[in-house]
Amino acid sequence: MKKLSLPTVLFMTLATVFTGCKDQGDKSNGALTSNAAERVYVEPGQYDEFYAFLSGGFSGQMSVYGIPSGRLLKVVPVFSQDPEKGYGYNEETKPMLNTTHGFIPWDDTHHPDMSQTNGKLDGRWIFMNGNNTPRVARISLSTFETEEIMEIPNSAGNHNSAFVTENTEYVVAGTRFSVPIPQKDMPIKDYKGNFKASLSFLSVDQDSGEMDLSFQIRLPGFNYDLAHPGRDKSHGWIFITTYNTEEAHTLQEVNASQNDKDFIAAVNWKKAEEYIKEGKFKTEKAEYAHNIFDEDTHMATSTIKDEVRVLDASELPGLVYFLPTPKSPHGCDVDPTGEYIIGNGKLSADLTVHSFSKMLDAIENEKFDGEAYNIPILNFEDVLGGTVKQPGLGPLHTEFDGKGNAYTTFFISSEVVKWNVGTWEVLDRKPTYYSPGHLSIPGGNSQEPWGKYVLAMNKITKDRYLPTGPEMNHSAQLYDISGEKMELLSDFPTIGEPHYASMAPADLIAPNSKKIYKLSENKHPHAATSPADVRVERDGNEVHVYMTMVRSHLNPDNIEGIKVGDKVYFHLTNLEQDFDVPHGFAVIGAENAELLVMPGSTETLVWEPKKVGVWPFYCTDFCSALHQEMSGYIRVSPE
Ligand code: CUK
Ligand code: CUA
Repeated sequence: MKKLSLPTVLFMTLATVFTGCKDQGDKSNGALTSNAAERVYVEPGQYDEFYAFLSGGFSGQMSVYGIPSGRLLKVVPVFSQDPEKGYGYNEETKPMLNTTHGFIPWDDTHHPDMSQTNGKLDGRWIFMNGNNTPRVARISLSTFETEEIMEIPNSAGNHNSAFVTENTEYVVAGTRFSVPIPQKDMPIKDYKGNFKASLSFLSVDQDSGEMDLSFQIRLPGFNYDLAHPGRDKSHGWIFITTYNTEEAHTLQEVNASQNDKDFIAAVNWKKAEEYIKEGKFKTEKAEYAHNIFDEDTHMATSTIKDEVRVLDASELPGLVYFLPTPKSPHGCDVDPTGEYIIGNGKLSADLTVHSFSKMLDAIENEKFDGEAYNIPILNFEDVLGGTVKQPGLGPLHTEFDGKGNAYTTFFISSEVVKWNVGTWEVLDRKPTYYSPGHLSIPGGNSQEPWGKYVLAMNKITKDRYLPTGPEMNHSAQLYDISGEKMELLSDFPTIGEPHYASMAPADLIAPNSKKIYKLSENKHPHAATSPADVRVERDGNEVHVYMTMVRSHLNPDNIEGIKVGDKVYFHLTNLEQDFDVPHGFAVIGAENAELLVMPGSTETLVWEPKKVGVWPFYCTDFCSALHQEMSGYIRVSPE
């Protein structure tokens, strides 16, 4: 029989105790105060106060909700193909999903993070990780479309990503798995000492938002989990939780949770910038794709880059320090003042808080307690800022309300716990239904939170909604945190598996939301912006149809001269200039999807007819009383 380690047994026992009640349908303890419904009710035609941008987890998308109502406003495809909008199917966006592994139209998204200016949310962009085939996406909060995707080389499991520094200088992307760098064929059991990790710094152009892989820091072969950039006084640093500091090649707890403490890696990126300036980097070969959606042409291009600048943390002093933190920490969160770094040890009874100023003191006085791969390990007590004693079981993530309080999710005991930053006293606790992962407060990971609501995103739904077969959508729960005690206001189903959410006041986002693509500014190479541009052109077996859409005609609507074996490109331009009047396009037998073309823009659908006949095409979006008339025929003759 396999021997289980103490933490395994503890974890399992507690898990049983605390999930045991779940089947009993304890919905009464939802704490609903009588006016909770009123407080989340947003009158028809009225707007919500906040936007919530939820990652889609294994759906590869990002969903946008209004808060407090919990109304779903939009689903933005990111690392996915979306038959609704044609993203990833139309010719314009296919290159967005290109990688050095080929066309990868799926990923696992965990952490959306909003751009910041001076440590405050600024509403320009959301950056979000693709976990599986390591990538970082940039989503415009003007168009609510994915504008850029950068593949991350020398990484595997891009989990501690995407985290934005205080002036959006960098989007930081870590790695969950250590791997051979460069990749090679070698025995897995030789992991220890041979596998390494990378921390990538993507610089961001402040006008266009365009990312550039500026440099990577090479780290020891641990597993890295969550990260949080320093703020205010700790600006210039980023903190990352590690586990498996044993460097076990199999993560059965027997091997990988031996150490009483793992580390939080404190990385000084200002120092890294100095080293880069001084030329202390190595330029290494590394292939990765960089995909950009051009705003003018509305076409994406994919470029394969081939090198990266690397700083080795084991060779460059002052770049990285290790702060011991108990038992397999998951979340890593920094309070709005930048002084406290919270490591959420999953198997630890207490919450450990590290002090940034104590850390600086210890570094200055070189009070080290050994080293790992030449990287100094600080003394636990020297950097301890405080301890929240036995707040709950299985702490995962912490956010802040800007009024001196922190809120932590506890996965095993299914609750959100409010505690004071400084006295470390537990102030309140409320159950969640059930087993929350992250929680989110608007601006709750920045210098300036709006401490009105917290949204808990729960992993297990069970009995919260009407049953929908074996699978229930995950649930999110909204609490009012404006008073001393938290109040559960509502819960609503979510899409995919939201891990983290970024929330921001509507005032910050709504005024900049784009209304229209101007037809006069349409620079798409295949646009047809007037009736004179409408035409069908043949080039060998490629046929280009330049078609316009306007209520209620597709033009041309009778197309002949097509043969089986042709490759037909339908280039559709929506001539409308009224807000919110898209037209769609579908043709029989198209193997991919439809198009949904926004006013003023152009999109392309490829169709390879396989059968002789006269085939219909039509507008898929009910656009006017004559929507059903918005259609046509294409005649396909034998080869
Ligand atoms: S997360 Cu990615 S496993 Cu706790 Cu930030 Cu859900
Ligand atoms: Cu255009 Cu329906």
